[in-house]
Amino acid sequence: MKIQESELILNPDGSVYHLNLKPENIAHNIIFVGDQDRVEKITQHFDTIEFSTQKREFKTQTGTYKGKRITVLSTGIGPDNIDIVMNELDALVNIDLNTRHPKKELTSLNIVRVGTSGSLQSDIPVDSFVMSQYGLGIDNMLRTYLIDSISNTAMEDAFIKHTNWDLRKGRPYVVHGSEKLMQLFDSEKIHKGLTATAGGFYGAQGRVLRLDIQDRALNSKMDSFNYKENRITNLEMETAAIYGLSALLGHNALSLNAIIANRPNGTFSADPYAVVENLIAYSLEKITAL
Ligand code: R1P
Repeated sequence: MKIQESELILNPDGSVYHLNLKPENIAHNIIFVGDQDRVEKITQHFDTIEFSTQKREFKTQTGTYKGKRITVLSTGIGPDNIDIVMNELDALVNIDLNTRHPKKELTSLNIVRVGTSGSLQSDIPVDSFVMSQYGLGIDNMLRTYLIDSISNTAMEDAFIKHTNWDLRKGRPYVVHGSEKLMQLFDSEKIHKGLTATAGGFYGAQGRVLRLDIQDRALNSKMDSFNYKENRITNLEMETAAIYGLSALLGHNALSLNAIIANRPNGTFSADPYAVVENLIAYSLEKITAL
């Protein structure tokens, strides 16, 4: 069925509405960052940059690193932005923008998030790296899609029971990252576990400033959750949504996290830019093997 102009909005130049991109502007290996200023922190290491654009928080640069064509794109903050970024990127490769019909032959993108995050475990210190084996979404965005085929309901049920989760906040969802990318980006120095994804920064992540929150004990309950040797390592705002939409759309996704805060210890990195730089170097070294 033809996708209507109101459903897939294109700009006058034919680019997708929010990202301002045309199909030829992106590589099939894509790095996501949250912060738009992190895009050039990555592309400054490139051999060449062939394309740059920005609309709102969505900044994109495409070029080559050691001969491999890579796109770096900032998603801004939160799962709501991930809904926009994933759907528009998928449209660029899997929908014919002229006929407005999905293509018969689908393309899988490789997506690696290089993000910042807070550790939930006292033994995962600031300035370390975490690879997200699973995304645990407590944000609800993905629940607008049909996710039963890709979500781990047994782990969700265990989490709901362990935390005495109030289902008025919606049902948490659990989705696995790409096994292929995990193997490629693994090393001894990287911590692994579940990354919890919240739909907000303060109350949604258990921070209390002037407002009381629904469950003050949630972070410590997340900290002690253990399902078949899987524990929750860290808390941020994009990973589960990226994993969920990638699994549904047929893309490979992996999330790498620079730990800049340790929530149980109450500490913050003395130099958060350095750990991000280190994670960028680590990611670029690994991505050339794709
Ligand atoms: C919050 O400060 C933001 O930082 C983290 C969170 O996921 C959220 O997007 O990641 P980024 O530094 O990649 O944006």
